[in-house]
Amino acid sequence: MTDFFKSIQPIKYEGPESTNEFSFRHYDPDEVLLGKRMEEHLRFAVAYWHSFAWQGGDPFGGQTFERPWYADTMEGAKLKADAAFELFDILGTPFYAFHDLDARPEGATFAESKRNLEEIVDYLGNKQASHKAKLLWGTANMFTHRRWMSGAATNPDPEVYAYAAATVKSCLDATLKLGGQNYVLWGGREGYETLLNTDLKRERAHAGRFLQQVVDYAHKIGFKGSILIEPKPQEPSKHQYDYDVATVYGFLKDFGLEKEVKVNIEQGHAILAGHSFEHEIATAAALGIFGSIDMNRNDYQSGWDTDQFPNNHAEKALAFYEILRAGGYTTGGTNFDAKVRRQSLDAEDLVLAHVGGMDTCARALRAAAYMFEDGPLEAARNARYAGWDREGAKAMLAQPLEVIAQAVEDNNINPKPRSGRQERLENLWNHYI
Ligand code: XUL
Ligand code: CO
Repeated sequence: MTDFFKSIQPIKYEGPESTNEFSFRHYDPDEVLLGKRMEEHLRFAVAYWHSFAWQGGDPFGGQTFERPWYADTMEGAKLKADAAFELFDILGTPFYAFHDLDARPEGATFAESKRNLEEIVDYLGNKQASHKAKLLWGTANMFTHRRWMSGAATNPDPEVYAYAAATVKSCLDATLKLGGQNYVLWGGREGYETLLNTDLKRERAHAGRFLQQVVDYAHKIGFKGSILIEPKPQEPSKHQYDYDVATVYGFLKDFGLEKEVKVNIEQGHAILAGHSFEHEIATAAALGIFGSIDMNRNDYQSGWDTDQFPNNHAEKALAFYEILRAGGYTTGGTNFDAKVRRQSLDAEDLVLAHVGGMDTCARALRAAAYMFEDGPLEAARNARYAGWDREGAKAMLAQPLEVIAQAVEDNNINPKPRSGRQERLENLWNHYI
């Protein structure tokens, strides 16, 4: 036991009327929606990096937090793991997610970093055996250390490509060992700062080949989880190759990986790409590559990736509605890729940020599930496309253009516009939230 969360008891569901700050008002893991427990719908995960590795720095200033585990030693790493599992226990979250760099000290050589990772993976494995939380996904941090400044798999230097291959191999091994259900690749520096020094065609080809090598290795070691790409348009790079879901799909098709790799969609990244979160989820579902989500929110004024905890259930309900329409998660989950603000110094802040985020998601899921179960939106959607059920409509899709054109003249086709009923559907939506 660390004494970091010492006076904080496990959070329990007390219902919407509770005045206890340290309770769930909406997240009741056992509540059944659409035949499934809320906990199994939501599959919450805590992000190791924001809650335990990040020290409160921003582009203008360094560390604001003080944590007993900050020493970059094996001892510090173990204390960090102890504290992390204490938070998972307090929240009752079934999952967590981590990068290699979050969990182990950096070694002087690759071999030393790998040994450190293996030691901490054994430590985390023992923790998992005696606690509820399991690994949702593992990943490699290939963006913080200076070696990655010009990219990992897309680096002009082949030695960095090699180092990236070795790094992902070690992180896939770690994820497999911990029973992780997914492996995520986010290409923060897989992009460019300026086209003036960039061979875009070569970099894209290297990124594609790298992903094929990763997928082959995952098969070789018997990794049964999902491999996920996390799209983001920019930040830290000016332009990232995994811009958004549609771009990633084109990339996967190009390299024959569309059946092998899915996406981990983050709210803040969707906003940066000029999309809504639900647009990205619906696109992934339509393309058959929906995997998991990184839940957070961006500040709508600042225009950068602020990774705040969600607090707007009406907004998130649209996202959960699309997830339900997609059939829900399989290996995926709701990972809080979110951090407290740098002035939120206390252990209580860390706990209550997650409590609020979990309650927000629970409210959102409940509204979405009721609406999905009652079916008014799907009925309206089906009615809108009902013309395609009429005889001849589908057959037209198989006909050449000139045959369709002839039929328009022969049958004197003259379409009558019908209302899209947007405001009526928005009112319906309001009723559920
Ligand atoms: C960065 C981001 C990452 C990935 C994992 O914006 O979202 O934390 O989720 O590397
Ligand atoms: Co993320």
